[in-house]
Amino acid sequence: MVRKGFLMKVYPDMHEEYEKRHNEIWPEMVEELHRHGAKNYSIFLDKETSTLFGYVEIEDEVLWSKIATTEINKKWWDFMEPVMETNTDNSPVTTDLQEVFHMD
Ligand code: RM4
Repeated sequence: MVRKGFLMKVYPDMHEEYEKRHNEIWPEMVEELHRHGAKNYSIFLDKETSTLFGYVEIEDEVLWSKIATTEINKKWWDFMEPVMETNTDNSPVTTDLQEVFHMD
């Protein structure tokens, strides 16, 4: 299992909308996340800076990277594009973090 930590950015006036859309996440998107080895996925918001901190446990990086090519994930990224900073393919602008501490 790999623990992934990463940062994204939500637009300052879209905090509530971002949370609402995740409270109502499409069941088929959750299934796709599970199919690609994701578990125990949380996203935290720093309201001061509009920074999102994502934490997800994955089975392996190769399987996880394939979610980007699925129709449902593309639709989700298109849906989220108006509320967060995105790249030209509508994927979220993401900064991967280095784990510097862990304990069970
Ligand atoms: C985020 C973003 C991520 C996705 C989660 C579920 O807003 O789109 O790529 O993994 O939602």
